[in-house]
Amino acid sequence: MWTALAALGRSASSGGYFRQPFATAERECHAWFAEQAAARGLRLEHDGNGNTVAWWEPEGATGKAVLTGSHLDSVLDGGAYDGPLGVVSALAAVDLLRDRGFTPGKPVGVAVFAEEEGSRFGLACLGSRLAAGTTTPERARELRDPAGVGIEDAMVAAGLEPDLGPSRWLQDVACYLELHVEQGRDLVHRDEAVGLASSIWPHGRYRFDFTGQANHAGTTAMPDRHDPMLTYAMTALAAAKQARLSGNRATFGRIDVGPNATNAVPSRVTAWMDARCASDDALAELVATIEKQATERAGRDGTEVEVRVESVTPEVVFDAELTGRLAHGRPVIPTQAGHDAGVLADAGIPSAMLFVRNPTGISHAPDEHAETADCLAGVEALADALTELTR
Ligand code: HGY
Ligand code: MN
Ligand code: MN
Repeated sequence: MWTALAALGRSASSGGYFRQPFATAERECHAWFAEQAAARGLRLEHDGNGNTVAWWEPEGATGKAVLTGSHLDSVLDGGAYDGPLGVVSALAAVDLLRDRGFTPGKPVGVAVFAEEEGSRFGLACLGSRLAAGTTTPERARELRDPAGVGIEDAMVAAGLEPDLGPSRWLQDVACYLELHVEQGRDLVHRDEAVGLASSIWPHGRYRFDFTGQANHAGTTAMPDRHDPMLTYAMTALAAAKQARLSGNRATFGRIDVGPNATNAVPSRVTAWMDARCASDDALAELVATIEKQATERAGRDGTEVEVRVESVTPEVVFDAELTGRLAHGRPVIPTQAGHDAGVLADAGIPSAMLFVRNPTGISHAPDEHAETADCLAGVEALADALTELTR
């Protein structure tokens, strides 16, 4: 399974993945998933949000389902494991349970959530948020990708039938268990192959619009400029400093300059900040401090800055009872990465996460990696957990 999936959407130059939702490579991944589901006799269900679930409904299975799975979309130039490891491991866990002769007493679903990374439409976990009803169809319809395309047009272009809104099948789910490659080195330090998640830090995405005065790069003396690039640059430095001082995270990884000309002082700079903090209050304070310093700098540069909140995700604490039942002495660790499991937990569906050791901790980059032995340990842990939850 891994070999077949690994080829889809992979850049020949960087080795990274470009699996943006409803675009070609991601649709190839969904076609791969449909084949894998059919090969296992799993019933495929699509909701109107671009999410897919493969159901294992053995004779006699009753009651609310146990859902597992993850996502197949990637960040731009992302790694192979973030998302796909959870989907492949879920299918492999079904195979392992069948090899063991185990038949679940409850239905088991393997979910593939759409646009988990928010790398096309800007809102992370868009598929699961729509399915859970924590983001409205109206909000989703406002979103645009960098080319100005909206989610419904993108879905139609991919041959899907958009029908945005809460997913009926989510009402039949008792709990959600997502396996994911760890995006850090906590398990490396603990010398453990598999761990669980205790919580997800609060995190948000903020759009900064810096506007100034376009001018000639040669004939305009430095004191006469109103250069938004300088205001942006100081803001990026201030964000890094404030995050470092407070032990939190702030990142400017995406920037758009107008007119983006070598020999002109830019008229505008749009930049997106990703901020993540240990508490909701710390997040609000960090963003407020950075916004204040940006505004002060704009005053000195004679530029303007406007900050818009694109998304804020409060802290998520995973279901302690469920996590406790599945831990079996394994480490239970916090993460700063958002996940669909966090969205479902926030929507009241008891959720837990299994982490698989990542030797370098690198993620959202082509070098993301996990050892096969650790991945197989993850499959075993997932199969044991599904047994525990569905016997
Ligand atoms: O950005 C995140 O935290 C997640 O990987 N979508
Ligand atoms: Mn992920
Ligand atoms: Mn990710």
